[in-house]
Amino acid sequence: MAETCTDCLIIGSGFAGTHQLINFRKLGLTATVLEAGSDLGGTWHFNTYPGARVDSELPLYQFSDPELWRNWTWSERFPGWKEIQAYFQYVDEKFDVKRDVIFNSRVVSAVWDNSEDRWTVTTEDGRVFRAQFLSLCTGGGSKYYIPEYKGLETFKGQMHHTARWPNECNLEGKRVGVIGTGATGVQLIQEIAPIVGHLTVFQRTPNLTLPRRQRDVSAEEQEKLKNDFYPILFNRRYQTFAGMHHDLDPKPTLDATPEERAIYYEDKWEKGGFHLWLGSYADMFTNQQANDEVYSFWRKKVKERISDPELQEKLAPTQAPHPFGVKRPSLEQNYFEVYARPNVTLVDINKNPIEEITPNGLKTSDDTEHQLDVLVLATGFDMVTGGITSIDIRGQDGVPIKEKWADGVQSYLGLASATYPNMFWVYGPQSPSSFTNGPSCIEFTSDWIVKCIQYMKDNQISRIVPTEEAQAAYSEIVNQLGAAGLWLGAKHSWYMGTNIPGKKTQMLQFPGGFPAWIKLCNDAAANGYAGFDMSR
Ligand code: NA7
Repeated sequence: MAETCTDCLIIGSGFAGTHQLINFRKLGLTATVLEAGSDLGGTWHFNTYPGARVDSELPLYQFSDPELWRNWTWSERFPGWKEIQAYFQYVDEKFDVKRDVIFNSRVVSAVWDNSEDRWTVTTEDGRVFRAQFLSLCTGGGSKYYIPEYKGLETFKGQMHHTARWPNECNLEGKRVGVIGTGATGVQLIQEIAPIVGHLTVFQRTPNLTLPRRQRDVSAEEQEKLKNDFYPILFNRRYQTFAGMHHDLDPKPTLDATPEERAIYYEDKWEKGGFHLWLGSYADMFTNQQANDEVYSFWRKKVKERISDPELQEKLAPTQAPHPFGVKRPSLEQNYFEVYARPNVTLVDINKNPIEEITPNGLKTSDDTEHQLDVLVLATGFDMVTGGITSIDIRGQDGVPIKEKWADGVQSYLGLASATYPNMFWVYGPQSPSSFTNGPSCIEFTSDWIVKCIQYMKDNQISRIVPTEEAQAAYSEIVNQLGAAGLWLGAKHSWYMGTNIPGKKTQMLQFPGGFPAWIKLCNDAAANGYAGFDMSR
């Protein structure tokens, strides 16, 4: 089959891939996007389960280009998947994105050709592409995870992972079981509880979820803010820990008086969204005593909403299941009230683990068989690395990246890896992606990459690759920042890779905050791409 040659190959057409494509075009480069799905949107193309919506609040979960936001209006403070999908169609109308996207093309391998400084990329159906640059925009959650339950294949009812939700799925009146109470499970459970016949939730760890405070946002309200305030907000993103408009507070929790602290927490709670998490005292991530304070506030607020003492203890236990905020909290509207419904049962699978899936349901270790028509797996993803390591990527030494990372991810600046020249990733391992509003991190990284390529073009450089030394030093920074936090206090957490059995335990993100990371990336660039080897 004939090869297709372009300057840049981009894998994935979510926010990251779309931004890279538009950016590469601005440089006058040719680019092709290879996308496994049948349309734009990345995670928003695949995650269409009931209740799926973004947890970043308006207006920062969109591209910052005024050409786009000026004529686009959202309807809610936290938009749902349908609206985000519509947004991608709007971006396409503006920039003709799809012209350069090849859909239904799952990439299986990418091999570096040392003699020609080119990547050869092959898709599942055997098509071959060549490019000088490879940009992995595979997203944090493109490889979904299903635990290896005994008897899984024997289940006679419908079974769906939330990341592959079918177009038609009528749950009305059905006996539905949901495994998983992560960000996804919490969203789904609230949405389907009023519809289903009976809902059984299998919870391993309670989610220390925060009030969403969802509301409709009128076009007038958005228009008023657009001219003067949006540019300020979009600039502010690069100055805050999480790329949002609110920031972590350096004041130590225990320096505040109990009264001051109570008022402070209450204010964050009322604001909703991530304010109590990523807009609160920073030392919750490093100081157990500080963390106990915020957990105790959270627990008090949640307990007020649950009347049954047994449920209180399951959902908001006396003993925190893990330090507050070291696992990704979800956002909720009426999550705790759901469990008071007569058609909802909460099963604590930490106490009574799942023994097997049976033809008619699911058996827990107390010998109860829960009868189900539909089994929903809200069991998450091989987060952060799975999208990259599921492609057979071979660099200068021919070693597949999966093998190279078997004992832990190694990267330089969370955007490139030694021995894999001219390959970058956006929103991936050892970047601050998972602590940062998606588009904020994506736009910064995407801009950094194109500036780097521009620099290469201007200086007739054809190859760039991180040095092993720079990579080791950067990875050490990430590991040390990780070790300084309370992250290991959670038994299963995708931040640390511990949600996937056998995956190396390591901090998969840059936990030092978005501005600190931006500085490292900008300093490297300002110093002639320090830490990279470049050749003509
Ligand atoms: P998460 O956050 O990884 O949640 C997965 C859930 O599934 C979580 O409640 C897990 O319990 C549960 N789980 C995973 N494996 C098992 C097994 N073997 N047995 C029982 N329960 C299990 O994934 P989400 O899809 O909710 O969210 C992923 C991210 O996507 C989200 O944070 C956003 O950034 C977008 P656990 O808590 O580990 O005890």
